[in-house]
Amino acid sequence: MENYSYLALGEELDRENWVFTKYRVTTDLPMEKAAENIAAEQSTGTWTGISTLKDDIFRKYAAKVTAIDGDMVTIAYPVEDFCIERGAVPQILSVIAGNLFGLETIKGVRLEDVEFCPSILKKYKGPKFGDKGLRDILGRPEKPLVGTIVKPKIGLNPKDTAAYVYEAGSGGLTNGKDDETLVDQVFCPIEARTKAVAEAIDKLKEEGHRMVHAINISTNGQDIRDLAEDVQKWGATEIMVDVITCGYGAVQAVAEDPKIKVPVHVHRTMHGAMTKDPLNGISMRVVSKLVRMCGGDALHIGTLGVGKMAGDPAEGRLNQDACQSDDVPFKKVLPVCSGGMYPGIVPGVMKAAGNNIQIQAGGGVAGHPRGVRAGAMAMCQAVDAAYEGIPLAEYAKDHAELREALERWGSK
Ligand code: RUB
Repeated sequence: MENYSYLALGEELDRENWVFTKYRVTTDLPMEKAAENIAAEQSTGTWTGISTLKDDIFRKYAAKVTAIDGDMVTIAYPVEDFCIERGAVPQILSVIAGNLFGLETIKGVRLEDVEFCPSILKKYKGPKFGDKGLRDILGRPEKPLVGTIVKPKIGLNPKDTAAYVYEAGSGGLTNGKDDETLVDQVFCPIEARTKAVAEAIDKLKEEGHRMVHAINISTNGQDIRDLAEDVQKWGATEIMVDVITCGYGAVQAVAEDPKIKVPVHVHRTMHGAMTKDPLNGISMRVVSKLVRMCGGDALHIGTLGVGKMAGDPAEGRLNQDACQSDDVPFKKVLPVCSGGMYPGIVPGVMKAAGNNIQIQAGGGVAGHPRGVRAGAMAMCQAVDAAYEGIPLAEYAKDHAELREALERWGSK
C-alpha cells in the first residue's frame, strides 16, 4: 500500500482540465498536513492507506494541493472527478464542499472561490435574460432598477398585495417581489395573488409604466417546474426561487425550462448559515458563480456593508464580479442590493456597487410616512439624485417624498 502525497506545491496544472478551489483553513495541524487531508478526503483518499487505491487511480483522480499562502490553500481537482456530462451542481458540491467541513482535524474551513474548466461550464446554459434582458423588458438601459419587497412579509391577501404593487409602480418602481417566506399560504394563495398582481401590472402598463413582479415559487423539487409554468400562465412577469432552501437544481430546472419565458429572480435566504462566518462555510462568491451557471437572472449579493444584513464591501464586490465577469460564457446576472435599504443610503450603495444593480427596499418603501406610493417615489428620487451626482439634501429641497424619507430615517 503506497503512502501517496497530495502535495504538489508550485506545480502548474492545465486550466482546461482541472478545477481550482481556494479554501481558508484554520487548524492546529501543520497547514500542509491539513491541506492534504482535505485533498485526500475529497478525492481518492480516506483516513488510512487502502489496498484498493492503485497507482493509476491515484494518478488520474487524486486532487492536488498546488499552493499554500498563509491560511489560504489552493486545491485542484482533475476534471474526471466530476460528472462532466450531467451539468449538475449537487455532485460538484459534494467534491468541492462536502465532507471536508466535518473533518475533526480542521477547526474551520471556508470555500472562498472556485474556477471551473470549460468542459464543465459548457454543460450549463446560464441566464436566459441576464441584466440586459431584464433592462430591455423594463426599458431602463442604464440607471439602477428600483424595487420593493412587499411588506409585511406575510399577511396581506392577494387583493392587498396587488394594491401594494400598483402603488409601488405608480410611484415609479421597476420591480416588485414576494418575500422569501411567502409562497402559497392560505391567507394569500399563489394563484389568486399572481392573477391579482398581473392585473395591477397590466394596469400600470396601460398607464405607460413598465414593471415586473417576482412571484415566489420556492417549493419541492418534483413540483417547482410545474408551479413555474402555472404562475407564468396566471400572468407572472418574473419568478423567484430561494436557491439555498430549494437547491441549485431547482433554479436550473426552472431557468432551463424552455416553456419559461420570464426572468428568474434568485433569493438567497439561509445563505448566512454558510457565508457569515469568515472562517467557516462557503462564500457568497461561490454561490454567485453557481447561480449564474444555473441560470438565475438576478441574484441578491448584499448591500456592500451599507444595509441591515451582514456582509463587508470587499466580499460584496467579489459577489458582484462573479455575477458580471467576462471569464465565463454566460449572460451577466443582475446583482440585487437588498436588506435594510432606504433612500438615505442609496448613494452609498451606488457608490460602492455602481449603476448596474437592482436596489430594493421593503421597509424603506412601506415605512414612508405617506405610504407606499410616496415611499416608492422617495426611493426613485434618491436613485435619480445619486445617478446625477446631486447630494440627497440638495435634491430633497424640491422633492417632498425624498425630504420626508430623509426626515424619518436620515442618511449616511
Ligand atoms: C428586505 C428583505 C429581503 C432581504 C434579504 O426587506 O426582506 O429578504 O433583502 O437579504 P427590508 P439579502 O428592505 O425591509 O429590509 O438581500 O441580503 O439576502
